[in-house]
Amino acid sequence: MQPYGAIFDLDGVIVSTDKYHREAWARLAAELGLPFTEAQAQATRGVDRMSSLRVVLGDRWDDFSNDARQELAARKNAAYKELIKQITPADALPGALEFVRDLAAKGVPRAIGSASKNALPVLERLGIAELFTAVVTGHDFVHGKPAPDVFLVAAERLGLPPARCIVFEDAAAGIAAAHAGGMKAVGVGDPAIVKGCDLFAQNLAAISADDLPALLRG
Ligand code: B16
Ligand code: MG
Repeated sequence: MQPYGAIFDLDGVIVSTDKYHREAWARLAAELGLPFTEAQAQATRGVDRMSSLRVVLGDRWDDFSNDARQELAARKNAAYKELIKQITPADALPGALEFVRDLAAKGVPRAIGSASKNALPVLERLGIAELFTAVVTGHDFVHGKPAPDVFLVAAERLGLPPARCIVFEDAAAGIAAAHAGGMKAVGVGDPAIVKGCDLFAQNLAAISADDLPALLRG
């Protein structure tokens, strides 16, 4: 078996930060007197902060200058940073820590590939930053998911070709990013959202590290 690596999206795969993102965007929308629908909340998942702001502002996007948009994004981020102070190790999603620890025990290199610029403080709050060989965050690339950049940087830092990397993702944009980078994708969470993935798992408790090598054959 040739070496392979695992690249994990953070929000929705390792931990659910989406409720905090949602709450922070909802507060901003309320301050602006704008609606924030379920469809908008879903559309902010997995994409970068400015793209999320575009979703929140909707038709009102052009009413704001670039500086005003930066201020709104910063305001949302300040609220989000306050909210994630609540995260504790108990917030890891079912099976996530066990799965990553099992890979570590088997000597499989592991990376985080997250769109979030807050990924490191979230990992630290979970107490698992040291479990990963590489942590790639929104600070490390220009084009967000569905562009493959985040996962290509992660593969490079793992010292593996993209074709030897398996991505774990809960967002449609992330599955597309993995495939655009030439990687296999394990879809986690809602099968309707991750359709097109190479293997589906409701969460990381539902699969085993032993299921992974077969994905890279053929
Ligand atoms: P930030 P992931 C993503 O994390 C979130 O799913 C998405 O909702 C958020 O807009 C994005 O990070 C940027 O987050 O504002 O903290 O930089 O799923 O890629 O781990
Ligand atoms: Mg995600």
